[in-house]
Amino acid sequence: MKQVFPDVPDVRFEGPDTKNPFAFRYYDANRKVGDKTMAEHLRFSMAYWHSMNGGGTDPFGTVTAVRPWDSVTDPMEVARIKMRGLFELTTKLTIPYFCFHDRDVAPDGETLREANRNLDEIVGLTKSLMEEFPTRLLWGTARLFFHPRYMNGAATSPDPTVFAYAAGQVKKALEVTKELGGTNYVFWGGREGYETILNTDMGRELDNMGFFLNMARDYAKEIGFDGQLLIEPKPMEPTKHQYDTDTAAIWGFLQEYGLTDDLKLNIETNHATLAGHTIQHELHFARVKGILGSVDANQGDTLLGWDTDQFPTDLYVTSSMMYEILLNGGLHSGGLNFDAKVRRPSYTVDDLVQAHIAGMDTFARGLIAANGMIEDGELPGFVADRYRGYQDGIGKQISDRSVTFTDLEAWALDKKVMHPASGRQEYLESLVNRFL
Ligand code: XLS
Ligand code: NI
Ligand code: NI
Repeated sequence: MKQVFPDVPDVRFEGPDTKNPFAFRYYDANRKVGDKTMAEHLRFSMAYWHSMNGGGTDPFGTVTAVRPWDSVTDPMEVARIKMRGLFELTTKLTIPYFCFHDRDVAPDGETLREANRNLDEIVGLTKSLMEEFPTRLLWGTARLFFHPRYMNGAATSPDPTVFAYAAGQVKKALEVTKELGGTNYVFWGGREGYETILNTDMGRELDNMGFFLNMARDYAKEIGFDGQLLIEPKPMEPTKHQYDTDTAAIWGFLQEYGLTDDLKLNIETNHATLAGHTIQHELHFARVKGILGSVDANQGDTLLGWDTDQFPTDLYVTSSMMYEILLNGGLHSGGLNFDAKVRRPSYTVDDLVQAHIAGMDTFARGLIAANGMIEDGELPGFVADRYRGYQDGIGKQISDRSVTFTDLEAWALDKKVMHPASGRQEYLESLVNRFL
């Protein structure tokens, strides 16, 4: 069959000195780092919505991207070409996974039934492409934010008919994700939040969202979906406030609504920035709570307040991410999904391919750096040592939870207590730099 992207070459590792813009300098899939290959550590994924549908629009301008299907008018035919294009590009880039929203891959319909019919056709095509290409599904999700019916949210809509429609849509998206062998399923709130408190009953909205996710979890079990369910934090945008603000807010939410056993987090770099956190903070929190599931790998611009979803090229950031991921024992069923879009002036297919190469190389270097820090041991050793006091004496009693306020007062009354250890922040920052 005719290729969608005949001019895109196979991208392979050529080493740091190559001048070839279509080669990897650092991502060497089979190179061992610690006990696993780079491919096993990094588990890259392409985001269908950005890489196939992104046109470079912004609030001030229309499409700039030039793509092979631009002159095709039948929406179902466009959908077929794009899905084939995705399998080609991921294969040429040796990206093992992709992710999609239901309405990214097939046109919507007048009714849910009609939308499902369109989706079923593309799912059939996707299954046959999986026989031809090695690309697999990292996760599926439902687009519960684009259509006007979702203007006030989906599970948190004040209108129960919207809640019901959204439930039907997610039911189908779960079925389709299972059918395509998806390793995970993602819930991203979309517009689950509010624009103004003046018209909002937060208690009811949160309870409805908790119920919605309980039903989704139950249905996933009912159909025997054995992938991991994930929920993605984002504090704002498109709405002013979203309930899944950050990992800590979601952790509280999961506990209240009985979801801690079944849901983990899909954490996105730019959403951490929007929440006023570093991505390392978000990954670290999820790691210590045992809910680090997968990563939407991108980066924001700290000078812009938007979710700009840029390709990850900041080595300092990817090193900090890979450090947390390695300490987590890896991403397990998750992966590094490039939820990232090329800039508006990067409108060619070459830009799209080279953006993925840049992201993959930056994560490969981040992995090497982070593995260096862990094998060297000084940094993790410093942290362990900093809390050494909790291993004996009064510290051990505190760790064992075998003391009361009265015991501690008695212990402290006549002592001169002065914490002696330096935090050594500047030294540790320069220690990190040694591995970059
Ligand atoms: C948008 C989100 C979205 C999710 C999937 O900001 O990142 O793309 O990853 O719905
Ligand atoms: Ni995302
Ligand atoms: Ni984003």
